[in-house]
Amino acid sequence: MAYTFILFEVDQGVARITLNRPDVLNSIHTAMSGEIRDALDRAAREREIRALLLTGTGRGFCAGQDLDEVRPGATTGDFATHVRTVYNPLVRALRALEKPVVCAVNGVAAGAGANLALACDLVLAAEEASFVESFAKIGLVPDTGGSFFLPRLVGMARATALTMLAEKITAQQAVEIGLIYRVCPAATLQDEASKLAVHLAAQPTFGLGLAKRLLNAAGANDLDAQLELEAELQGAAGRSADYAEGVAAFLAKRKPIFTGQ
Ligand code: T3D
Repeated sequence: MAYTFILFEVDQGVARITLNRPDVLNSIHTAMSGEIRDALDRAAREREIRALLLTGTGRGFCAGQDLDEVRPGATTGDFATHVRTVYNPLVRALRALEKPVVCAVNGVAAGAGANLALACDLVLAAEEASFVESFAKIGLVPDTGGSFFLPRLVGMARATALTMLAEKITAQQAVEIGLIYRVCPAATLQDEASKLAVHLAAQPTFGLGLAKRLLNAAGANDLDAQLELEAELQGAAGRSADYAEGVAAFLAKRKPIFTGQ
């Protein structure tokens, strides 16, 4: 598929998806969502891709749904169907991708744009970036996984405030409440995010993918079920080439060369 609304490149084992509609702060419409979905499918399918980096061009990361596309009277139809077809597949694809996903939030992240970032594994943001669960401002409810991720990340009290007040918080505040991983100067954001993604791509990515599966399951499992899943996936990790390489390198006091197998 040729892309018009995103940029896609693969380098050093990292697939970089850049949201590319800067004039509207990279807000998402149906065609753009289809492109992101296609790029995520590629990232899952292609073996040489071992990590993903999601970011945006211009002064925004993503302002959520393109409101022009869904203005009252538009032909996009019922929002329930729209959310099921445009947003849910993106969140499912990001969480099901058993490869590390780094998100570099380069500017404002609003509505579905904020929640798309929260669906990633490690979220870095520029000092000037901000997060706003803007849904309540226009009479909508959180989607794109927001009602799932927010209470798990920051607790119910803060999740409720962010949701109901729809106040913009800074990247620094987002780090302080545990919403995201790290904040860095805008000038170094892309470099730092790239370095992190390249680092992860050279790690035992088969095991990292299984670890992500465990973390995904932890919210719904009870302790017994989670212990059993840990045992099962440790079995799989223990049979991997990366485990053999990791231990061999440790014993030989040399640097391991992981292949993600
Ligand atoms: O099924 C469904 O579709 C329902 C699902 C919904 C999912 C959602 O994401 S709902 C939430 C949608 N997003 C929003 O409500 C956010 C709307 N945008 C804003 O509140 C503000 O733009 C920001 C707080 C994000 C940034 O403010 P600011 O002052 O830095 O920028 P701005 O001037 O408002 O925006 C710059 C341009 O981007 C402007 O265009 P212009 O005037 O330069 O031609 C603005 O209209 C455009 N823009 C920003 N957000 C959107 C947008 N255009 C279309 N859709 C947007 N979401």
